[in-house]
Amino acid sequence: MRPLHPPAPDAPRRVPFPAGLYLILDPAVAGFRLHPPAPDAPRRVPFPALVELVKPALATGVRLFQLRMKTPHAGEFYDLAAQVCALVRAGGGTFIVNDRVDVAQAVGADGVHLGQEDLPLADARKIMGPDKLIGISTHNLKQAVEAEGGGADYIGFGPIFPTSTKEHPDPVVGLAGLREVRAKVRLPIVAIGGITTKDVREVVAAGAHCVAVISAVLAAPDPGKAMAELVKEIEDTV
Ligand code: 3NM
Repeated sequence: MRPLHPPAPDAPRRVPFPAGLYLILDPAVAGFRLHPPAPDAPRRVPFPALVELVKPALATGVRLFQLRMKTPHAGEFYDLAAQVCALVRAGGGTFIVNDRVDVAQAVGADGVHLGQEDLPLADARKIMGPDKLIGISTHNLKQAVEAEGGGADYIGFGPIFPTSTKEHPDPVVGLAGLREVRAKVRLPIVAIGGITTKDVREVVAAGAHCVAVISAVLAAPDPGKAMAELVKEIEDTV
């Protein structure tokens, strides 16, 4: 017998995925600005300074946080992720771990964000379960359609503009690329790559559900002010 109320094609999300600013915390980027190391000092990442950004961000209205940490040391990633996760969750935000399903699970994050070279989506889903968010970085329409077909909860799409934050970025997709994906994919799209406050309006108009930034906040002279301006611009636009 058919159910009286079959789920609508756009059934509610398993885990709410708030629109707005998607703030990516990357200690490598924060490290340069917040504590410039002495020229001959070993590069030490200033974890406390990065953690200290979380409360002001929550107070400013940021709801989505991703921790991005390019380190081979899972323990180092875990330590920082556990701190950030506790703060974000206590403030009612959503916390996503970049790349590492094990770290995401270990700290009880809300989700994981996977690149094209990370664990396959289906395997990540087996580990994360149905109720956690899985986002996939995509850089062209084919990858975006595949991520949707594979059961991702949202896609990152970029780089929208040139970026110097990511090593070896994919070719710039531009606003036209974003519009093309928006027309074919129903998932929330997190636009990423070189986005600053002045770009918010056209990025949202081209179909972004969220605007992801790293350097626009972490490399800003005043990260708190930068966050506030971005959040306000997104709120005024949406
Ligand atoms: N992923 P910024 S671009 C982490 O295209 C990342 O998938 C990208 O940093 C992608 O806001 C990028 O400083 C870097 O440009 C984003």
